[in-house]
Amino acid sequence: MGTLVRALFAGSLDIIGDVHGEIDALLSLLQRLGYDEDGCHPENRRLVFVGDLVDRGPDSPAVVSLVKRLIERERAQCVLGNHELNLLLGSRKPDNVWFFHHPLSPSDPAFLRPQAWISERERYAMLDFIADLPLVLERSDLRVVHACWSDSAIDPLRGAKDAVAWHDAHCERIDVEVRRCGLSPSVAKLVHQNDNPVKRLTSGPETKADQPFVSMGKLRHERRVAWWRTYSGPLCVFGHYWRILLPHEVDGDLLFASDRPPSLGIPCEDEAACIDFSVGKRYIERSAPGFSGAFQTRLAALRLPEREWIFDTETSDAEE
Ligand SMILES: [Mn+2]
Repeated sequence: MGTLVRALFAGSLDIIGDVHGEIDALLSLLQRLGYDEDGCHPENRRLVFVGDLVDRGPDSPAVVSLVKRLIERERAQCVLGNHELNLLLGSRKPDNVWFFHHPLSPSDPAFLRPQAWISERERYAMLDFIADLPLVLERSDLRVVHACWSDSAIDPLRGAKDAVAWHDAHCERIDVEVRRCGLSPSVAKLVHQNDNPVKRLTSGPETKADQPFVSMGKLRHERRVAWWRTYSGPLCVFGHYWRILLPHEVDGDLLFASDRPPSLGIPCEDEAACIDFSVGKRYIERSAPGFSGAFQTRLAALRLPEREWIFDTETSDAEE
């Protein structure tokens, strides 16, 4: 097992956002970036994935096996996302029924979603692969993490190897504090989110919402914090936060000024750049009445050092 904080590849990189089982979008993006099927690039560029390879989309096993192959050939690196962490923790959600095959209510929308299910035999091999993903990749000019860069969360993890062991140890520590201080369940939930380094890096800090709001069909009392607005340091690239909203969706988290993908040719000037353009919502777009086949969501890559955006499809329909 490698350590949870690892050295990022040197050289020119293409960093790819949350794929969420959208294998066709990934294949299309790799082709547009100029990679062959073995992940080789004529200019010897290499790939980095920000995690959340799985769940929601049609073929999580295909995405994981492709990324695993690229990592084994040293053409790619990948950090752990919260959706992979759920698999490691055995945390069964409607979104990961393809992995655990747990019973779902037939009225659950995930029950009807067309998805490739993993076999019993493949499940353990996938867990071994995911368990060895780092939480952080870094070099002097660039940082990659799934949801949030936090020095105070990262420093104690340097040298550590087992994300689940660290996650569970911090859960126990926080439970003791919660009991000792007599915290209410809603405050305890926030402390678990913000003070567990494994949770903070993979799903980001939260705060109590002024008003409860609905997001992805769930009523939420906590909102996500746009930590990147106060970040300073080398360029940090992360995913996790939806950058494109579908029609009628409301950003209860108030995270981004614009819900449109950046135009091609406009360089990214952020110090901390979110590269998740919501391809994980394509299953919702596909099921909308009158769906034309043109998606508003994108799978994005940020090319570095060029700071250029590349998307799996042209951005024109979302920009009109
Ligand atoms: Mn995520």
